[in-house]
Amino acid sequence: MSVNFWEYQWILNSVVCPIGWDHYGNSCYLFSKDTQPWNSSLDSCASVGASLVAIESQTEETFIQNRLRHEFASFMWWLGGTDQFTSNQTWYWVQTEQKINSGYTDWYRTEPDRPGQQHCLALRKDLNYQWCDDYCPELHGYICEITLGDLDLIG
Ligand SMILES: [Ca+2]
Ligand SMILES: [Ca+2]
Repeated sequence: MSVNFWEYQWILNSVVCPIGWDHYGNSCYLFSKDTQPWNSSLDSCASVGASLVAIESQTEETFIQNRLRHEFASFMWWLGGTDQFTSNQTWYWVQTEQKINSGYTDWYRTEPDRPGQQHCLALRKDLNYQWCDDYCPELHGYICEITLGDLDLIG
């Protein structure tokens, strides 16, 4: 496919994230200013056309960890992973429906530590922002992600 100059400019403009969102790689990210239960966090992200974040590489996680370490106060942050809708405690990303443990993972060495009780995935400050399972009704910050490949560039 070839694009002319004007089409190219138009595509570039389309790759700008919404105001208040961070651009990294092929995604836009929103770090919440409020805290909510996991299910409400998922709804909040969906209401702005996003999903709770799926962390699928070391580089993506490093970006997120650096943002959390330097600029945000919440102790824990919801990610878009859960096993609450599966009967066999299989963790998956709601954004992609991919099984979490068959891709990139960064569970803290003692996590998940409450299988069958803690059904939602979070980053926790005192676990060096590595992954843990937690009780879904807990109030935490949350991170929304829009993957730019999902945006309809044709309009
Ligand atoms: Ca992602
Ligand atoms: Ca846990």
